[in-house]
Amino acid sequence: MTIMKSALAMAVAAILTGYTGAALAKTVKVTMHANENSVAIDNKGTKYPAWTFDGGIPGPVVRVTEGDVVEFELVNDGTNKESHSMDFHAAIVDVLNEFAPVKPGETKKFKFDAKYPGVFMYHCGSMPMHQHIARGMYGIVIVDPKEGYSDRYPKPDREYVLVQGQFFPNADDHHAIMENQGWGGTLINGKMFHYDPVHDPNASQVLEAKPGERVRIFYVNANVNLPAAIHPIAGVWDRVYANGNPKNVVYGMATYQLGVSEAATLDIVSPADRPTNNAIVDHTMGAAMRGAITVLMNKPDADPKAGKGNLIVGR
Ligand SMILES: [Cu+2]
Repeated sequence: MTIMKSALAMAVAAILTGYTGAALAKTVKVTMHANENSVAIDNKGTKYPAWTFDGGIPGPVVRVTEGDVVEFELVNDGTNKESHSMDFHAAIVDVLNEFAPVKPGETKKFKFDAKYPGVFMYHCGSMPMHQHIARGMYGIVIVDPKEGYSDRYPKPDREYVLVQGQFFPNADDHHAIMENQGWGGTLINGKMFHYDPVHDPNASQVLEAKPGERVRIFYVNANVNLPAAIHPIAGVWDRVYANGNPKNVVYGMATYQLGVSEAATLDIVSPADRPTNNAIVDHTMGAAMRGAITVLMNKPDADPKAGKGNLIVGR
């Protein structure tokens, strides 16, 4: 993905270092390539014939500020076999126009206003849509609020993106995918047990924070068929923002339900006086045991760079 922003130094700083607070509206150019490429879907490197935006599951994080204009370009490379498309849930446009399929070798451009702050799914909408999503064509849009941080929406110490998806090993059987048959795993940012060395000895990453820090999770349920029940084991969500909108805040949530395609922003604050760990799970046990467990370690020697700037998605 290439992102370019117009001149304001503040805006440039925002794209390099993450959201810093109130900002003026700007135009953000985003280009993605539809790819039909192999990816590793677990921590030991098992390959899977995915369809992706820019080669990875999930696709690139698109982060803009409320009021920005997003100028988007989808390149469907001529080496691909399938038509692909882009459906931004943050966009208010025409499904038959902007979101129409793009044939191999063709490119499509459209733009939209990021009218509402929050977090949103994006995905390919080409048919069979369930297969294009299941094979990996999804991601997150973060639209930061134009008014910046507030008492209602405090500045976090760390931010992490978690995008959940269902893994169907038989990638070609789109009838089975539609019927939720053959569901083999749950992907968190593209891998089963991606950040969970407790349940997968091949996992090498966890989410990190220091004791007492406010950790903000931007979570998308990109499952094909199943809702998700997001719970931080050994913790309570301090605040949850429905659809990530600062106006939609609820407090003290043990578990937060995310319907299919739904996204939310979830804040957690760990005890300040000792190191602790949380396991962020989809409490739907069939999903947790298939890979939807993410360890958050709250420790004094947490990497000072983790969960900041461009390091909000562990790869
Ligand atoms: Cu597609």
